[in-house]
Amino acid sequence: MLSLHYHPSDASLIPHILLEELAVPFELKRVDRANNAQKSPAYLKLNPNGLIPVLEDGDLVLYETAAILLHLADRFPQAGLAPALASDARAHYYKWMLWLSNTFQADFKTFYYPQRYVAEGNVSGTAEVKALAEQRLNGVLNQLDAQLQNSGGPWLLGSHYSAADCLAFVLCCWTRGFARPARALPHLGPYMQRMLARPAVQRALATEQLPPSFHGLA
Ligand SMILES: N[C@@H](CCC(=O)N[C@@H](CS)C(=O)NCC(=O)O)C(=O)O
Repeated sequence: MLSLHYHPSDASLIPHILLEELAVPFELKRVDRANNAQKSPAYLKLNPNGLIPVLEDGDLVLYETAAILLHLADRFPQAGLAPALASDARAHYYKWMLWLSNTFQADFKTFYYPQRYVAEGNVSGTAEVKALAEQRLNGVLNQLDAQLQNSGGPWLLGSHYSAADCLAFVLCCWTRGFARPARALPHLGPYMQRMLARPAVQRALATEQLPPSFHGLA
């Protein structure tokens, strides 16, 4: 049995959507973030970083969102959520998965937790770190918007819907508080609507009880 340790709206939503797309049996184990359960000794045995998500797949315990996505897409090849091994499309899929993870996703930590990057009590420094993170992420959004235009859509890699779309979509939702969120960009806005129309995405959002304000789409 596959088990996903999750918390609503967190990075765990990304593999949650993928699990719904795969249409395989899985269970969700909610992490009690209010009580910092992700830092408990039991959880740290699963992920020494104390971060959500973790996937348990039989004896395999896996952390890091992108690694979980790559593993699940390969584990259930019949779902076709990753391009063929050793193809050019596969190489681009790796590139986007890594870029989304270490460039796009990584900078959200700076945006949402700017106080961690300055000395305690440095209010103006905190505001500056947050504003600069948003500025960098705006550049990332421009790049992603251009990729959707260049790929010809409707998905990130073009005609092939893949695990990279689950990752891109949730990261776009996390920009909802920006002055210029992903949904306002010419290609990302319609892309997010297409993602939202997928039954698997709707099921995951409903299970996590996420309101429309989570993505900001009408
Ligand atoms: N690189 C990690 C990042 C995971 C991450 O930052 N998770 C956040 C929730 S979105 C978390 O667990 N935060 C709890 C904390 O910082 O204690 C991944 O992709 O899995």
